[in-house]
Amino acid sequence: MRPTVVDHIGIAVKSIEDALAFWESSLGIKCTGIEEVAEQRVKTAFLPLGDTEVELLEATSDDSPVAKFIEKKGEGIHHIAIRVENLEEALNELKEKGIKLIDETPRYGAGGARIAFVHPKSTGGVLLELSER
Ligand code: CMX
Repeated sequence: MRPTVVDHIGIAVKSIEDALAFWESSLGIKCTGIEEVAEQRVKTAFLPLGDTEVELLEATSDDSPVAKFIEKKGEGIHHIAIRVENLEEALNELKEKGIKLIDETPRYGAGGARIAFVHPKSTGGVLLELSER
């Protein structure tokens, strides 16, 4: 499936505005934009850093996966996204290997990327996102 780079690291936060005080003001990593992903009930802020990005995730509703995550585990690293060249091919390959997929077909995420999530039960406890740009 030829993963190329860590596309981004997703961090669940209660408030993007509050989190930016640390990431932008204290660390000097500038946010390039805030976007709502209605389907996932999240607001996202992307902060490019070298070949990768930090993605801050704030829930926009109580039933958002990010709200559930914060309720259970508190704020912190929510997922890691790796970039693949061909998402369908990567999903078929993982399926054949018996890996538990959350998304069996690609969907659209922030920034227009095509994405699919792999269940933490199959990855050693890490929610993994595959991303094709
Ligand atoms: N990282 C690691 N483990 C996680 C996790 C996460 N982010 N979220 C849940 N888990 C673990 C739970 O701790 C639980 O483990 P145990 O059974 O050992 O307790 C297990 O996964 C199942 O969790 P759950 O709470 O019973 O199930 P949920 O209903 O919360 O669903 C998940 C979990 C991952 C299937 C769901 O959150 C999901 O489908 N996520 C993909 C979509 C998503 O996260 N969207 C937000 C980001 C969108 C974006 O970046 O654009």
